[in-house]
Amino acid sequence: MKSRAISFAIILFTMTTTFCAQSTLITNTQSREVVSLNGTWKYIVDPYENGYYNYRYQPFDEQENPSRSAFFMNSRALDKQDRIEYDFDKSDDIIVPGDWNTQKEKLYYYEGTVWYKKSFDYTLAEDKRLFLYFGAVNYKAEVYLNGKKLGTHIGGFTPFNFEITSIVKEKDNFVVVKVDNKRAKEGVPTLNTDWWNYGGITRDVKLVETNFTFVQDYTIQLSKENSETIKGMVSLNGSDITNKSIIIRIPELSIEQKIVSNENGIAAFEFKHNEITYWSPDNPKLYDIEIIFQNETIGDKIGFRSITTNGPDVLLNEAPVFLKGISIHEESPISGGRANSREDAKKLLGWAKELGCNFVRLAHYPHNEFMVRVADEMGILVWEEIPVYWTIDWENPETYQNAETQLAEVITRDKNRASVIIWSMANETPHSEARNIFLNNLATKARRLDPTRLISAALEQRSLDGQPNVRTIDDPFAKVVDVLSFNVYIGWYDGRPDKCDKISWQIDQNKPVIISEFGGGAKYGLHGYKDEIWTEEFQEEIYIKNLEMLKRIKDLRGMSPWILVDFRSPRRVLPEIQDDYNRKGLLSEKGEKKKAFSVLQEFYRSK
Ligand code: GCB
Repeated sequence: MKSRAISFAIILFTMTTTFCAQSTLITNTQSREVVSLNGTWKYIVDPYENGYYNYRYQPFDEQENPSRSAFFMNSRALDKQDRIEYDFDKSDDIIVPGDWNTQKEKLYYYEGTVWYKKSFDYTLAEDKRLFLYFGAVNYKAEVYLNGKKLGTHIGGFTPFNFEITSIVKEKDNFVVVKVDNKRAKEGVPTLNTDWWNYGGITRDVKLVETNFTFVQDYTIQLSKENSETIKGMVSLNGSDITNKSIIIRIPELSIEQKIVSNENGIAAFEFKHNEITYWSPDNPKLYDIEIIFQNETIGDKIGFRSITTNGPDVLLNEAPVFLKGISIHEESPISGGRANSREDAKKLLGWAKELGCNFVRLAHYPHNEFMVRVADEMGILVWEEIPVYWTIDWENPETYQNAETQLAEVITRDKNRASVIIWSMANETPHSEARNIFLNNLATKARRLDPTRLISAALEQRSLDGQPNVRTIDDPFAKVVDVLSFNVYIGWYDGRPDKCDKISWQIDQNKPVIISEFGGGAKYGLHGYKDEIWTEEFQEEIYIKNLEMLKRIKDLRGMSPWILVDFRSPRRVLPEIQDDYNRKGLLSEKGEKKKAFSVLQEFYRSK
């Protein structure tokens, strides 16, 4: 009989057990022993959630006595009398990773439950463990293997995994995932957003095979206190984690260090390096890293850089940098729908490069891991964000916990990426006492998990009392952030483009100012006069006027206008212009450049 692995979670940060998958989140699955479960899955659409109930329509205990009629049992009729009212194998196929909305016409607007099923065989050696890993499922995933519930994950854009060592069999395993993308008031995000609520298993699914005791996670960074030192930790998962030797190698720097784990399975380290080439957009140098534990080697490519602020300056490797950015939604420029591939990332970030960017804002939720890895390779600085967007249920402790877990998951996944310099806590959240506490707690958490990066949030600006053309930031969260960012739509939601001429700025926080959004809509190919809305000329004028206006902000140190590419949003229904797309892109969803693209490109060239 296969021995059961006891999982000793190495808890690097406190998390509630509701999101139980997370204390064992395995990082860098790209360089581990994996079998992909991507590809064709079966699916059943279940708007009334019948898959949960038995034939008497009574909820039952899923673990103790699952009815054969529950979908996660993957039952088949045993004989001609057997009434099983579903059959995965006769159901339609769907591709994973991918959203259902753009794969299936009938599911374009669907929000609700879809059950996914995939069968597989697996031979697991006695001395190995196996984990089922999901890059992301939007929004709530209940995961079952061979009829047993593994757990639940909430949050549509972050990874999670479950150990399946004791459940997996050689033949005919079936994973069933109940995916529910219904929006909820208490969700993160909440009911209303300006992006498409793509449902499904939207990122890669993998079986990750490990040794009994293995390297679950690690951090390798330049020390914040001393740029001549590399600092970090390796954490082990298993039943025998104390006093273990681990080797860290960075061959190009002639580094080979032995470190030893403590009673929690954590080996912290700090060592001097000689002559490192710091990572930067001009020279995105990545070093090959090896973490060797027993017979296993985990490889990574890591860049070393520092990121700090000094008054209004952002300092990259101690030198001031202007963040020439653009905002991006995670939509595939190749196939439409949710993006999730290296090719998507290369295309999106390639356009950003062509625009002259050294910075991107990945709005409004954690994008897939390819984006930050490709950003590392291409030399693009990154702002990452969690979907604390507009009106969150600030008073609800579960909502807070959900947001904090999503934050912890993205930090855990991406903390070794040199490109990532900013964690954004929120976007356009009207202030209130409850909201301030919520965001303060998130910022404290982010700083605890990662003291090396900068904290920000896309805030709102407002007019001074009685002076509509003098703009300021009076948000209490401005005191907390390292980088003062705000969205501003003068010329679009706020007056006409020439209103920009009249605006002056009173911003005295003595922090770097990054304009996290500005812009306006245009339908690609629609031409006219610059005062005709929806034309490319109108959008061009918005960019010209805004750029002139923003130059008057004395502490301006960067921007990420809204947005690189037109993106789907159900709020955008104007026929023949929007047709379900927010048209503020500098490129159409087909990748056609609008006139404003050149305006911003020219501005960045001059910087
Ligand atoms: C915003 C939001 C962004 C919207 C954008 C717009 O301020 O942050 O999510 O898509 O405005 O186009 O209205």
